[in-house]
Amino acid sequence: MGVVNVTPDSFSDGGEFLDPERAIEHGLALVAQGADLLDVGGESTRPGAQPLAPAEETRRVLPVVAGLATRAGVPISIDTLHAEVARAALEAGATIVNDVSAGRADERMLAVVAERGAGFVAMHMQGSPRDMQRAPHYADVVAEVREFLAQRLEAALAAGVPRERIWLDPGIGFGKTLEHNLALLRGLRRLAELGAPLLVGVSRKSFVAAIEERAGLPRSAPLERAGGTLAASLWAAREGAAILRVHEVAPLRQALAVEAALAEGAGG
Ligand code: PMM
Repeated sequence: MGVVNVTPDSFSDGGEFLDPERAIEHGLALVAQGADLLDVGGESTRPGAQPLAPAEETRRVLPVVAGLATRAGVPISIDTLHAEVARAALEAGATIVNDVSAGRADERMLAVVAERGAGFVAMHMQGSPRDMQRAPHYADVVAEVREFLAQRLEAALAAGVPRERIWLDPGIGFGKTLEHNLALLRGLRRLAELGAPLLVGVSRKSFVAAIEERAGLPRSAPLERAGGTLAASLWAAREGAAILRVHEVAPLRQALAVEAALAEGAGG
């Protein structure tokens, strides 16, 4: 899943693709690099981000969703918390809703997804983007995230979203410390036991810099986290993630191909 952020303030690529035509070109480039789907977002969910009015969010994302839906040749997901934005994007050609609140932020969300026959990504987040990194706390992070995802899976099913159209996501970096993120990445197989495919997004996230710091290396800026992104993405794929959400598709495709080639000859 290639990321197309149409935001002025995303932590990872804020402002780069605010112009719709540039965002569309970027999405097409990600597909040329091997993306199987594209995730379009108009509201930043970086820690401390302020909420955005749904009308402004719709204005940002709609031309990009419409352009990519006709030109990209891969499914388009809309990354939003708002049912109204999701509905407009689905009407413009998106077929998946990626909701970092898993349908909790807007009580109409699951009904819109079900009514339009769309796919749904339910992600775990402790708190809201505004306060999630203040003091994340869990007794057993894997068990608690698993229980949350099980409940959101049930809620989506109860709303009429078909099981085969639901993906679950541990929400790396959303209300989690470094240790929580590591535990979740190590515990992906336990989350996969819920019976829905997993989506994992590690791309350019700050846990990479936290690991560097712990290892006595200088902390990288988001755009310098390609290596950490690749290492964690390959790990997630090996541990059963079905979809990897990344900003740079080409290096991941290359790494996955090399790993697959090596695995073919392994054990022989
Ligand atoms: N991460 C971000 C935004 N949306 N959606 C899902 N399902 N999973 C994620 O991990 C996720 C997401 C934050 O990254 P960005 O601001 O660079 O898009």
